[in-house]
Formats: sequence, structure tokens, C-alpha cells
Amino acid sequence: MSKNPLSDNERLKRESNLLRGTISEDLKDTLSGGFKGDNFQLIRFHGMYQQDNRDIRQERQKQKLEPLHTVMLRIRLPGGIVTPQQWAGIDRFASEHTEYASIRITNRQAIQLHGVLKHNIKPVHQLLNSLGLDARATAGDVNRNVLCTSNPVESQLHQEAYEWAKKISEHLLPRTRAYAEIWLDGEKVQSDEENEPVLGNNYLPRKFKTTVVIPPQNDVDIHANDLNFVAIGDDNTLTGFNVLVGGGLAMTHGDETTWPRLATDFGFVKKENVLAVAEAVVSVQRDWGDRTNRRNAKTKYTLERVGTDTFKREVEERAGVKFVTSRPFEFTDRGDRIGWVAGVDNAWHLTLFIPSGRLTDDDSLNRKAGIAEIAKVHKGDFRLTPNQNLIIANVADADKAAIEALAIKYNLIDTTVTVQRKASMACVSFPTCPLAMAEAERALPDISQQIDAMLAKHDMLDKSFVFRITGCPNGCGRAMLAEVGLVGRAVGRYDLYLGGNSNGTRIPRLYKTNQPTSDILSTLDELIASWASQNRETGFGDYCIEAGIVKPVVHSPVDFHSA
Ligand code: SRM
Ligand code: SF4
Repeated sequence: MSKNPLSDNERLKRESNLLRGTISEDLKDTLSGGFKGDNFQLIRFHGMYQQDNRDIRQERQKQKLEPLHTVMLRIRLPGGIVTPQQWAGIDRFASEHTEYASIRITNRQAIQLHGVLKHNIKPVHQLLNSLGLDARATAGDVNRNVLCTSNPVESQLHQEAYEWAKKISEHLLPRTRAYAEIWLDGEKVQSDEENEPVLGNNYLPRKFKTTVVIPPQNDVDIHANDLNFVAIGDDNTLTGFNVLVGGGLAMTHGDETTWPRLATDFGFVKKENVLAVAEAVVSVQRDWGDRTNRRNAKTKYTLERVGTDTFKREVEERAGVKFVTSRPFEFTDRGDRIGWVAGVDNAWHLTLFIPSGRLTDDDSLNRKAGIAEIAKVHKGDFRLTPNQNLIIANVADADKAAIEALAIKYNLIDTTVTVQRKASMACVSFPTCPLAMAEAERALPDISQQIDAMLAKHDMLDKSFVFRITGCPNGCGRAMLAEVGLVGRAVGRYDLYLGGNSNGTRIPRLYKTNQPTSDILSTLDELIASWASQNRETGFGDYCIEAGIVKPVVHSPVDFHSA
């Protein structure tokens, strides 16, 4: 383990009195809209990030005004399931009490509310509590929202897999009463009466991400995650899970000690061992992760430093479980099936394409109002997908026509959206993300249109490739698992990565760096032309490898940064 001093985040976690800090006192300070000192970071463990609108930052600076501080609040939704009543409550709050009046579906099946003013923070936590929801551990150095393959349509395994996602989420939550005390006026407890048996009183070295996935779908993008449970069934009965550890996508421009990494296969475990294995993986990372350098603190770096066999043996020892050889499985797809599908249980499910997961009534489309109207009559539930879309799930035959009429009325069904647009994703980026270097969500519509035009030119509109833009190398848009990925460098400039594959099991390689958007599009135009003329039946990412345009990344810690 490194002899370097611990990072300052370690001090603040240690001194935080199990995540309380002085947040309650800070809330009373109405002179500033922001949080002071350690509280700025500590509120993340309670599911919030302090932000300001970057579009108006300079203007406020000129006027000698403090940035207009608000928080972005992320709601915890394991497996992305929300009831219509919960949706209605969230929608009302977003409309009446947030700066942007939007609901943002994230690519980890959560909901983000941007622009919550300080005096509205406590009320929103209380509202969530009254709806049976919370924002616990959706940010900070803890296990985040647990993903589960969202599509209930194709698999008998879904309900049980979803129950496991919920159980894992609950099991790995912080146990501190800080959240209840600060936001819900819960009874105060002496923190020395409390402990964090799983996460440890200093919490984890870095964020930690977990999924439950049902092949052949890889909608959750397992290789972006620290810990993955791949559901294995016999005769439609769940028997257990293959476990894959140590995926992650973030990197830092110019720092070759950082890289995206695919998760490593540890083997199969029976379903009754899931919580023990989850706890053991978390606890090994808790104890062995690097707490001196946050850039190298995630599980992927711990695995490479100590060796995957050593890490795996320690997990077996702590869990009291032996991994056996993984059961065969195959991923064939990551996208959502937009439109109506009858599920295995004969209920109907309508998947709506929501551009970048953004629901707002600020445009003429009124999609946010549309979902609110559907919530008033819908008797099933809503499911958020890791592709930032929304499923109106479990609709009875008799209710189908009414739901569809509302979806059409509020522009939620758009038959002109191309397959390529559906396979494209962007992170939030400007104006709310403080780390953004280039546009992503706001740039995607225009870039997508131009890519569609290129495909049309070559009579390829029925083809698509996974295309993703991320506003900085933190990689929230999962460009590092795209067939074509753009990673922001500066406003209007990106690195272009090529050669990932359609099912998300290969990391793409840098092809051109720091290019203006127009040059990236010209390059893509040429590449699509050669794909169309030479081998249009091969996926574009595979074509880039086969044609020698880029070499495949085989083991990224070793070869990601080589030419
Ligand atoms: Fe992310 C930080 C948005 C998925 C890697 N991410 C951020 C913050 C909170 C910026 C900040 O720290 O102040 C962004 C807020 C922007 C805003 O205004 O809303 C942000 N990340 C998002 C979301 C909303 C992107 C989206 O368009 O859907 C996703 C929220 C997921 C959720 O519900 O929890 C989101 N972030 C991801 C993913 C993809 C994934 O997990 O599947 C990644 C890459 C996978 C990984 O973790 O390796 C990702 N986000 C990061 C990182 C880099 C972490 C690292 O290992 O270094 C940061 C910065 C950090 O943690 O220091 C970050
Ligand atoms: Fe912000 Fe960067 Fe994440 Fe995009 S990738 S949301 S710009 S941190």
C-alpha cells in the first residue's frame, strides 16, 4: 500500500461524525445558497451535488454576484422502478420548486432534479420519504444505485433478479442515522452508538457501482461497474450468478496511470450467497483500495495492483464461498426496444424514447406533462432504463389504447427517430456539470442528425452503431464502451475513439485527439463511406478493427495508451 499521505477526502470522512458534519447548521445560513467547507462534499453522501448554472456564471461574476448555488439531487431507485404515485410527487416538486423544472433520467436508472435551492432541500427529502423513496448513497464514496436489467418483457427471471438488486442496495447502504436526523428530523443518536459494519466508519476509498444483469441484454453495461451479478437460470428459474469485478471507465487526460477497464470474471455463485459475496467484494476494496490518490482509488486499480487472483481469494475467504467456473452466457444487445411489447406475463410494456433522459415542458413538446398525465391513469409502474429511456410497464390490454393516446398527444411517440439516434447517448455536461469541458447532451441532437445524413447517403439508415458523447474523461456517457466515442477536451473539441463493439465487451481506442466537431464529423463521413463500400454487414466497431483502422484494446491497463 502507498506510503503517501491520505487524501483530504479521507480526513473529511473520518471527521464527519458518520456523515453529519455541520450540515444542519449550514442549512440555517440563509445568506449563502451554498454549503461551506467539508459540507460541500458531505452532502454528496446524502445524494446531492452543489452546482451553479454555468451559462450565467460569467455574467454573475461581472455583476459581482455569488454564483447562483443550487443542488442537484439524485433519487435512489434500485432497478429503476417507480410507481405512478411516486412519479406524480417527484413531477410536482420538479415543476414547482426547481430552477430548471426538469426531470433527468440518468444512465444508472436514477432520477436527477437539477436546481434545488437550499430552502427546498429539506422539503424534498421529506417528500421523498413520504413517497417511500430517498436519496441515500446515490453519490459519495459508497455503493451507488444498484442497476438491474430494466426490460421485464423477455425474462421470467426479471422479478427475482430485481428483488436481488433491491436487497443488495439495502445491504450495502450506510447505516448511519445522519440522513434521518438531518433531513427527516429523526431522533438524534450519539454517533458512538452507531457503526458502519459493511462500509466502515471511513466509508469506501471511492465510489462503488453494482449491477444485476439478465443476459442476453447488457443494457446496464456491466463493464462500467465495480461489481456485477450476471443472472443464470435453468428452465426460467434463477439458480445463481456469474460474478464480474473491477470494471470502470473514468480516466484523466494526460495521465497514463488512469484507464478504463473491463470487469474480470471471478466465477459462479449460488443465489443464496449473493449478499455475502457483495459484502466481501466491498470490504476487500474498502480495506485494500488506495486512499492516498483518488485517481487510482477505484476497484479496477486495486485489482491490477494486488492481482486478480489475490483479490478473488480474499473475497472467497471473507464470504466463505468458493467461486466455481462461470456458466456460459452471451450478451447480444444493449439497446432498448422502443414501442409496445407484450411481456412473458402477457402484460403490455411501452418503452418511450426520451432524448438524453430529459423531461421538460420548456419546449413545445410538453413531454414531462405527458408522463405526469399518464401517471394519473396508469395502474402498473414506470421503469427507467440505463439508456435514459422510460418504460410504461405492466399495462393491461384494456388500458393500452388510453395510455397510447396520451403518449401520442404529448409527443412521447416519435416514429421518425432513427435506429442510429436510439443507439446514441450523451452525459449531462453543460450547463449544470461543474466538470464539463465540452458539450454533450446539448450537442447530441445536431451531431446525430449529421450522422443520420451520412448513413442515408450510403443507404445505411437501417444500420447503427453505439455512439456516445461524454463531456469530459470522467466518462459518464460511457463513451469508453461505445463503438464510436467522443470524449470532451474543450468547448467544441473532442477526442475520437473507435473500435468498441455493439454488446459492450471491448474498449475503444483513441483514433484522433483534440479535434473540432467539424473535423470529427468529416472523419466519420470518410469512415462510414468505407464501411458502406467494404463490409456493411459487419458492425461498425468490428469493421474498424478488421480494416485495421485501430488495433483492438486487449487488456487496457497495458495497451490502452499504446498506439
Ligand atoms: Fe458521472 C461525476 C453525471 C454516470 C463517472 N457524474 C459526475 C457529476 C456528479 C459531476 C460532479 O462530480 O460534480 C455529474 C453531474 C452532472 C449533472 O449536472 O447532472 C455526473 N454520471 C452522471 C450522469 C447523470 C450521466 C448521465 O447523463 O446519465 C450519470 C448518473 C448516474 C447515477 O444515476 O448515479 C453518471 N458517471 C456515470 C458513469 C456511467 C456509469 O456508471 O454507468 C461513469 C463512468 C463509469 C465509472 O464510474 O467508471 C461516471 N461521474 C463519473 C466520474 C469519474 C469517476 C472516477 O472513477 O474517476 C465523476 C467524477 C468523480 O467521481 O470524481 C462523475
Ligand atoms: Fe460532467 Fe464529465 Fe460526467 Fe459529462 S462526463 S456529466 S461532463 S463529469
